[in-house]
This record gives sequence, structure tokens and C-alpha cells, in this order.
Amino acid sequence: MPESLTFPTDFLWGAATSAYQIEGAVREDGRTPSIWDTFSHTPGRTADGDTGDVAVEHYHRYRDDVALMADLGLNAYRFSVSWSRVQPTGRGPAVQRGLDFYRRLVDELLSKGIKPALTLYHWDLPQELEDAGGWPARETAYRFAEYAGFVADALGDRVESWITLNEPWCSAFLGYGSGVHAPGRTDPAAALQAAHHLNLAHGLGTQALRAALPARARVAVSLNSSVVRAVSDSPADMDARRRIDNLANGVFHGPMLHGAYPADLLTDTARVTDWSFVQDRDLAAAHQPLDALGLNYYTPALVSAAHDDPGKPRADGHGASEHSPWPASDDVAFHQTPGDRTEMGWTIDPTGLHELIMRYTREAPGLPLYVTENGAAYDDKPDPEGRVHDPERIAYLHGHLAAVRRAITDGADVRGYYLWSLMDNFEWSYGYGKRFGAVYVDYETQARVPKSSAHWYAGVASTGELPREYVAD
Ligand code: GBH
Repeated sequence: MPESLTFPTDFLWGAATSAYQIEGAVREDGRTPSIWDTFSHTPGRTADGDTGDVAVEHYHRYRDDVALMADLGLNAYRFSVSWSRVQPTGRGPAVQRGLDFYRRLVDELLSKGIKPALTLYHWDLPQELEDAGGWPARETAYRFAEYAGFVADALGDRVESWITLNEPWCSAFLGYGSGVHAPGRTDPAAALQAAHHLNLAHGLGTQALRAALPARARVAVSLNSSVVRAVSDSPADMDARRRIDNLANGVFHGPMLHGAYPADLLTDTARVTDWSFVQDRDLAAAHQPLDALGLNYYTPALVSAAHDDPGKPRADGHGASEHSPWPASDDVAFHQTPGDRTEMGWTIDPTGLHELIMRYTREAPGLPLYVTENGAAYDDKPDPEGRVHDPERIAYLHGHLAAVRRAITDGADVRGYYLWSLMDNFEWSYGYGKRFGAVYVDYETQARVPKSSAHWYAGVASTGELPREYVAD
């Protein structure tokens, strides 16, 4: 048996970040507040009141950060554009200084042979658009398409890989349902309406990109498609699984991949909304031919019918909120999948990633797949010599890369993997307390220190060979 698993020669080995989590410089060059500025500055919304005001100063340190990626042998980098840097109020002309930052960043990447993958929207809606109704308002989808066109006009000559939305599930259901993400609303009907307008935004945004980009450009979306399992195969538990699967997956890939909502999703949620906000041509608009699908995976979900104590808060991994992110699902209970967990409390289960990839291989035949996020938070600390040793993260990455490799053997067309995240950063409502980086960041000095996982990943990335075994020391 060979000692290592070989990946395809043109496989992309990347890392991912997002604008609000790393950039800082929130008041520079014409940028105005997004919903995450407002939310993080609202007392009680984030751990320790942390905000992205400074973050890891990537806006000023991007050159060093790209040099770091090159040192680590990465050939791909996924980042997001801050909408309120490019179009501060979400309306009107684009701001050149905002676009220039991303042009400089992309040129730096290209000069080092690193392929940029640009995400247009990673949760940071301009506050003025939220004030006008946010994602539950139809107008926001049209605003998004205009913004997409601006970015495509400015960067289409140098960026080939485009992603419309990152994890619209989080935008809709954590933002407007459980309220643990910005803008912090807790209205299940608004959350479903937001989901629909995110579908529409994806479709209209894709059309705007196609109109502005050269033919070689590729357009995708990154979904946090969940692996939903039931605790038993009893009819009640299987029904709970079916309903959560629709609310996690079908609500987006129905319209985006098949041009229709699952019929049972509409009936399951009928007591929350009548879906009258869906207009005639919306589903055709949402259903655009795509060049790839991005999958973000961290942990599977485990559900059952709620047999007892239906009112009690559920451990569904979405932070403390008495409001569920799952509309019309009070009779579903969420359970902890058995096994070791990361610092987030999320169970480590690489079989879920294999399952997810195989599901989309069947559901979207012929569509190339990318793992656009995967990674783990651990309580990393430098040792007295200043080194950061994180064998648990190496084990996590090893297990999940082996699952990707197994999916390729099983016939899946996986073209690349982006580790979440390049470096420690603002972990949303958890603030700076949770570290996902392959690179450690000292938040006092902003010094970057590659963890042992970064060195390990660099070895895999530069050879395309994954050791068959990894035994953490
Ligand atoms: C991603 O969100 C984000 O894109 C990224 O910005 C963020 O920093 C990163 O992950 C780490 O959080 O209900 O128990 O099954 C991930 C959000 C986390 C939402 C896992 C779904 C499932 C937990 N997802 N969660 S559970």
C-alpha cells in the first residue's frame, strides 16, 4: 500500500477568509458601516464586545499576508469583497478607492502565482440597505446585482473565479431567525423571505456577472449544505430529518440548482408564511447555469422528533438564543453527534464531508465541486519559544482531506480545497476568542506566526500528496 494519497495535479490548495473578519480599517477610504459594524457595536451581541474595527489589519498588511500564503505554497486564495467599501450606501456609483484595494490585492496574488477566488457577499450588508428592509426586502436582490456588476467591471480582467454568496443559510436564518448574527432579528417569516431574496440575488447577481465578465470566468455559490442525520429510522425521526434537510439545503439548492422549492418545504412552513413574496419569474431567475458549486463543511447535524420538553433551548451549535433558526420546527430536537469535538463544540466527523460531496455529485451531475471552507477552532497558544503547536488541527485537516480524496476515488469531481482560515480572525458572535487560523495572530502586535498545521498543510499543498496516516503527538 502506498504511503500517501495523491491528489490530481491541477488541484487547488487554498485558504479562505472574509472581509469583515480580517480587514479592519472600517472607516477608511469611504467605507461606511455594514450590518456587522452595527451588530458588533451593540452591547451583548458578541463575546466581550469584540468588533471588526481593527481585526487583523489585513487592509494594511495584505502584502505581507500574500507573501505568507506564497511561503506556505498555496496556489489559491478565497477572500470576500466588502460591499460597503465598494458601494457605501448600497446604491449609486462605485467608490474607486474601495475597488483599488481589491485590485492591488489581486495583483499581488497573481504576481505570486496564487489564484484568487472572489466572494461578493460574506454577510456584510451595507447598513443603509438593512434600514430599507434588508434581505427580507425584494429590492436588496436588485441592489446586489448592481453591486456584482461593479465588481465584475473592475476586476473581471484579472479574477477568473467568482462566488456570489457565502452561506446564504447563515444570512437568512442566523441573521433574521435566531438573531445570533447581524442584523439580529428573530422573525421566522422574515428569515424565509430573506432566504428567497438571497436566492433571487444569487440569480440576478449571476446574470450581472455573466454580462460583465469574459467568457472564461467561472461563477459559483458557496453553500453551507448540511449533512442532516436522524437518531433513528423511526418515521417520526425520519420526518424531522426530511424537514430540517429542506430548511438547510433544499431551500437554496432547490431554486439554484433545480429552479423550484421542494414542495414539502412550502407546506411544512405554511403556518409561518404563505410564500406570497415569490413572484412568477423568480425561480427561473434563481436557476442560472453555474460553473461550480462550493461546499463549506464543518460538522454534521443530528436530529429527532422532540419527544419531551419541546420548549427547551436546543444544542444546535448556533450559539445562545432562545429563538430557533429553523422555522416551523419546534417539534424537532437537535442532538450532539457523538465523538471528539473542536473548541466550537462541533463534533469532528470527516465521513460527513464525504457524504456531502457524494450527495452533490448525484444531485448536480457534471458540476465541478470545491470545498470552499473546512477547518477547526482550537485553543492555540504560543510556547515559550513562540511556536504554536496544533496537532489537533492537523488531525482534523488530515481526516477531512482523506475524505475528499476518498470522494474523488468514488467518482466525485472535486477541484480544490480551501482551509478555513488562513489566519486567526474575528469569529463573528464569538469574537476573537475562537481561533480557526493555520497562522496564529497575536492580537496585541498583529504578528503572524504559522502554526505547525500551516507547515504541515504547506507540505501537502506543495507535493499534492497526503500522508496515508497522521498520528497526533
Ligand atoms: C462559516 O460559517 C463561515 O463562512 C465563516 O465566516 C466562519 O468563520 C466559519 O464558518 C467558522 O465558523 O447546527 O450543530 O450542525 C459556519 C457556520 C457552522 C453554520 C456550523 C452551521 C452547523 C452546526 N456554520 N453550523 S450544527
